[in-house]
Amino acid sequence: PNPFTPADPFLLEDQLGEDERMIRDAAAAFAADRLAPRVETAYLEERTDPEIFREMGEAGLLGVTLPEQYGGAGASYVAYGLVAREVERIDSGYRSMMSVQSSLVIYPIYAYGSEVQRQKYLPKLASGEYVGCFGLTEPDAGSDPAGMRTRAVKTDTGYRLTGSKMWISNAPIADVFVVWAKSDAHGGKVRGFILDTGMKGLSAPKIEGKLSLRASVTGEIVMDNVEVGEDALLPGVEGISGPFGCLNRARYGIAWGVMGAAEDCWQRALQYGLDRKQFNRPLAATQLYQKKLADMQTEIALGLQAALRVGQLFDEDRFAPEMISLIKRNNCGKALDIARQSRDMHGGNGIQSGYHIMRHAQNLETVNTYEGTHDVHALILGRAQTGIQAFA
Ligand code: TGC
Ligand code: FAD
Repeated sequence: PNPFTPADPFLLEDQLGEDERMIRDAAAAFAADRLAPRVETAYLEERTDPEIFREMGEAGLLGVTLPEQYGGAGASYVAYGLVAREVERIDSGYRSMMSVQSSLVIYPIYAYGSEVQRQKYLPKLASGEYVGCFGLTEPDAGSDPAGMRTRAVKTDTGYRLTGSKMWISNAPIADVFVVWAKSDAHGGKVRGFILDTGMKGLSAPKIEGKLSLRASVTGEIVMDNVEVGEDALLPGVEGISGPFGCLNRARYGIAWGVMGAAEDCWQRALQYGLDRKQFNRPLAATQLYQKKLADMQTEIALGLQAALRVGQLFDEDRFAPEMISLIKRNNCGKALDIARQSRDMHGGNGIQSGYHIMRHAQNLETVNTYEGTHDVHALILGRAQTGIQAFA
């Protein structure tokens, strides 16, 4: 028999381990049962239900790669990618909530934190009891985070933090804030700090009016002379490579996640083309429609295979940031193209929330921009080839 399976052209399924399939199936069931029913209202009403973190935690979807002793699942990076794909099949905003918590909050506390910090925060972040956020971007420092203005000044008992962060996922509902600041006591080098909600001088106002990623709340972080103890400093890392180490993981997860959103747009276009008749025949009977389906299938199959490869290299500790730039950039760009194409193939219905396509397309505009824009990742790849840095 011909082994060709249109929905899985390279038999990705066969390349996964048993444990990875189990985690993937749990994520898919969770996404279908708990996320899909609420996404349309959440998006239209721009409402983020913090309870989702608890539910994700209970389902074992937070801190997938974190060792079990800290409340994680101790699973592979391939498994983490598969979870991102299933969650983003429903909505990029839900995947954002999950990946910030896992890669940008749990990871730095585990990798750079003291044992006391690990014990204090990790189990509650993995269970979803605590919601975390990651403050790197500032109003005047986006693609160039090394240009940040936030400062930590040494005091008798710890540090005083001043500055503001912009575009921070989860911030308005966060209990735990991992923020990056230049520290005078460390020669102006970037250091990471863990702040707790309710600290004097700390606030996180919501950013209103987003037309993308509306199911995931985004805010500022304002630090007006926030006093913290020495125990708030992440002791294990110094310099801008600290936040970049977290971004590597989140970007990798995004490369899988966006393929989930793209698959949803593709499968919906396929079904729509079979059901919808014009000129007395299904749209799917036309050559143009089939060409578009073939393009989607091709890009998704290649994108998933590439993400799997980088995941395996992650698990073997043989990954390089440039590999992640390649798949983050390409998969986001291709997913955005696929969502726009699917929107077009749905005709007027394509703009309706009930058809889900326009929401994916709007979300993917953000995903193509955050965690390093499409062009910034091109410059990272260009630098690696030419040896010439073209940023500045
Ligand atoms: P550069 O000169 O390239 O490097 C400075 C130091 O950092 C190290 N480094 C890395 N280390 C680990 N992983 C990486 N990916 C690294 N990239 C750089 C590098 O080795 C060097 O270390 P050392 O010890 O030699 O000093 O730094 P640069 O400042 O010139 O960087 C340029 C550029 C453009 C590559 C970088 O700034 C960049 O990636 N910009 C994009 C910013 C970004 O991605 N922001 C994301 C914010 S968080 C977010 O968006 C969350 S969205 C929510 C969600 O995920 O759902
Ligand atoms: P800019 O850096 O101003 O870029 C604008 C344009 O200029 C882009 O097209 C870019 O590619 C281009 N450009 C910039 N520099 C160059 C160059 N040297 N050469 C050529 N072109 C260039 N950040 C966090 O820290 N934590 C979060 O949780 C977080 N969540 C986010 C959630 C949402 C919904 C959004 C929209 C953003 C989030 N971000 C977060 C911020 C995100 O990482 C930044 O938006 C992103 O890094 C780009 O920065 P910027 O928006 O300042 O754009």
